[in-house]
Amino acid sequence: MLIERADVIVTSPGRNFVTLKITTDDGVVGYGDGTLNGRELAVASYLTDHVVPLLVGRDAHAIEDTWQYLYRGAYWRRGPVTMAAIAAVDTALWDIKAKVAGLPLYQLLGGASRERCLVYGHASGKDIPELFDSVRAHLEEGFRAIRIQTGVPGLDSVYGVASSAAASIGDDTRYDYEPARRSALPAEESWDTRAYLRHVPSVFEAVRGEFGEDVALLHDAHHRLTPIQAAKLGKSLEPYDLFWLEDVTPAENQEALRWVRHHTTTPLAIGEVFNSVWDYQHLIREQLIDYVRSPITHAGGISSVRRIMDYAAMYQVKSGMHGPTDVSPIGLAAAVHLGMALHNFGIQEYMVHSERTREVFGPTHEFAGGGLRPSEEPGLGIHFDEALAAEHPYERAYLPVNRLQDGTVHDW
Ligand code: GCO
Ligand code: MG
Repeated sequence: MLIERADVIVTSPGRNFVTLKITTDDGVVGYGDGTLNGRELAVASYLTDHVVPLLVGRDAHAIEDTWQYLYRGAYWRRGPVTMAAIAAVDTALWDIKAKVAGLPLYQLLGGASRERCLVYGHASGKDIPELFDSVRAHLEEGFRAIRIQTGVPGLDSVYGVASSAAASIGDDTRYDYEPARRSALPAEESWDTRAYLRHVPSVFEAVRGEFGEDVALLHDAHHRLTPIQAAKLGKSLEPYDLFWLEDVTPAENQEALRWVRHHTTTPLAIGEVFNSVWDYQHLIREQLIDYVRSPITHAGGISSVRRIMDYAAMYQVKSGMHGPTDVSPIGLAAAVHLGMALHNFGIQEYMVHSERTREVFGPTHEFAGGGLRPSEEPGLGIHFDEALAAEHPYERAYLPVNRLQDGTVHDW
């Protein structure tokens, strides 16, 4: 079975997505996600100009050989653009293989290790009353694990806080803090680490007081702290029993996590911006983290995230794959299939895609009992509507940038 053609589809139903469609000579179609938020067209060009010509005529079943051919063959290894492009190819080929086998993809990855994949949703509020409303809404929707982000007194806008906490599932504005804000240039936010560190513990104290001990709580520091600030935050949150504290420091320096680890027993998650197993080499072997955040979409696809997770399993490190709305429903479907099969699955991030996005991608996985479960149809379970996708052309959109109050650029 040979690859006959491969098409790159850029569509923007509410936000931009890059999709690779691979068609075999006997008409089987597979889809892969290569969306890199804010830099989408770089991946689209990498695929169209440099990868598609290499795919045509290759054996569609030779997934591992194609992965190695694209990874080693380019000479220039790793990096978010390269690894998102390879991820799109790898995911589309797994979709095809499962469709040919007539099985849902998780069956080819080892079969179900659990009934469903536990997920966490994003609650937020500019202040405590708004946050409580958002947590309550998530509990009513069936979430059992919830990420908590709030405004910080003195700061106008803070990462992770929606402008309207009332927005419901499927609404385009529900997660408008990591836009897709349609502006010619990136929005600018401001930041004050001391104010943040003073405020966060009181937020978790309030949430535990209101909602009790059962619900799993998570928090994302979004790469903004120094190692010693991160250690302090981890320590101050220990009484509130977090499921994890995410991205406490900029992730490039693996050593930073050693300092954090020495000071706190709060579990640590990191890696949404990592794209290869090498980024985790020391973190996993030296047991400096508890959860791996790499999504299939940015880290070379199902084949390579599986490799990372097998390495992590030897050290009791679990998965916590990145699942923001900028990972398309194809990337999410792939994560849910892999999550079903992995023994060391931990949790899956689930920011529910807007209605407009879901209409284009046609995902079939189901949310129930606080978790996601793939449908039983062959492949990934995606029904991509190309005609509808064409009605939503690409619109340039940037992530925000962040400045300290004196104007210094800071990590966003
Ligand atoms: C998360 C992430 C996202 C990223 C976004 C960038 O934990 O979900 O931090 O919020 O900011 O995916 O494109
Ligand atoms: Mg994050």
